Amino acid sequence: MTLQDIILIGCPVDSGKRSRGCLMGPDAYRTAGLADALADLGHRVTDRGNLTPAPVTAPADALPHLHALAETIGWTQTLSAAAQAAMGQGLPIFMGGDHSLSLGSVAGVAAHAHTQGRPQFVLWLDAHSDYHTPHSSTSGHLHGTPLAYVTGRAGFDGFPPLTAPIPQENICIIGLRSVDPAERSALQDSAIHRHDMREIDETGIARPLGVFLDKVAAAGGALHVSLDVDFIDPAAAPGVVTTVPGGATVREAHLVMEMLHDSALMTSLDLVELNPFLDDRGRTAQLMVDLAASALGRRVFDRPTRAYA
Ligand code: HAR
Ligand code: MN
Ligand code: MN
Ligand code: MN
Repeated sequence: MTLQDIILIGCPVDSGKRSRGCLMGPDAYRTAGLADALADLGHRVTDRGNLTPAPVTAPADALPHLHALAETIGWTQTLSAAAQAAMGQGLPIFMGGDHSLSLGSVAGVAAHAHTQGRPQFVLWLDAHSDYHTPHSSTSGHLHGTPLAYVTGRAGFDGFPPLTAPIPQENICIIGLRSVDPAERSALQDSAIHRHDMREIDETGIARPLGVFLDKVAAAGGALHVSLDVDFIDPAAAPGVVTTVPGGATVREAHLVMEMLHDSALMTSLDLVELNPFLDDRGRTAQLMVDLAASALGRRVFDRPTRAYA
């Protein structure tokens, strides 16, 4: 197993929706033992502490329905720079924080890949597609927008200009079961790979993931993984505000992580939407730590690599 320099970056982002509590996420991951779990696998782990958002004022003509726009723009500036810098030093894990942190983490890792002449790929594990623009969002919650931003859709006034928009076909969403009408039509007009829970029920989760990982490998790409707590069924992962029944099982989530490790393709990871205020005796935080450990090599037995396509 390849040992890595893993950089834990605390991102107490809570501005992406009205409900509060994701700001406690980084400390919940620390309490659940994320650093030790990865160090026990042999990795070198550094916890850089928490970031704070750049001070920003919203554009004067900001859309009035957007919640906490200036704060989210400030986080995007800070996170984008931090992500780009960390990519030259190891494998960053962005400990969220709500999913609006991915506006910055993904923009930053893609900017780094661009300087290396390497294509950037994104695996989005989520009940939601997070493909709204600020204009199409009815909630005004910017945690529902990061995939639109990083693919270069218009309407992100006041946000840092993207240096390296990610091609739609380099993105794969798995776990979908809550997609708003405007997102649905935009996704259908896009080349984003999207796999809903029905497909997972019918084909298993390994097949769509294996096909995508083969594409990343063939392109020599960098792979960012964004793991939203609500990818997992709320019965197993209750510590999140946007619970949607019918999610991935604990075993399906671990299989995804184990396949990611076998592929040796993952170059950065977001852990997002954990709300410790809503958790049940820390079990969602603990599950997310265990999933991160699986993605970085924890397993019962090694097994030969196999094709899934
Ligand atoms: N689509 C809904 C909205 O835009 C809900 C978005 C929820 N997003 C997250 N992250 N919880 O996936 O408001
Ligand atoms: Mn999400
Ligand atoms: Mn979600
Ligand atoms: Mn696909």
